[in-house]
Amino acid sequence: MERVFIALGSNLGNRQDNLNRALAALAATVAITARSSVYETDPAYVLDQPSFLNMVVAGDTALPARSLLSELKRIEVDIGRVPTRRNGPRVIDLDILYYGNQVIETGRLVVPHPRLSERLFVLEPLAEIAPDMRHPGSDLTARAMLERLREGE
Ligand code: PH2
Ligand code: MG
Ligand code: MG
Repeated sequence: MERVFIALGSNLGNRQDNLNRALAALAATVAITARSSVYETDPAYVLDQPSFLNMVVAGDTALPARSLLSELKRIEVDIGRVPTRRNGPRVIDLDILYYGNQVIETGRLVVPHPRLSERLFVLEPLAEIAPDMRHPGSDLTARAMLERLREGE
């Protein structure tokens, strides 16, 4: 079993419903142990798109990281995600933030999520449920990354 952290985001359709559907689907393979509040956030990177609902969950899974990634992609498509431009609007986005303390860099799977530390919409919910969780690369806690990001703004 590994403790995983997964970020959820939606900015199309019924956003709360999309998060709920993703959580229900996820529960089949990840035993959810913590879930953050839902945050309404301004879009990052691509600014001319609707605001997002974001949250982060933690849970335990027996799935290997690559299988977990495949399962997240399957759930995204099942909820109605269609390909759009990079960082563009989406019905649901499910990203692996942490897979235990592992550092993984294979073709399509990079864990910890490479842009986690620059994203307020990830660090706020992450710091809410796991303030002392350390990034296996930088060794910074979620709380410390959030403080750094806020100071840099
Ligand atoms: N996801 C993106 C791009 N920009 N902005 C917010 N606020 N929330 C997101 O989840 C998000 C984003 C690409 O995954
Ligand atoms: Mg994403
Ligand atoms: Mg994604």
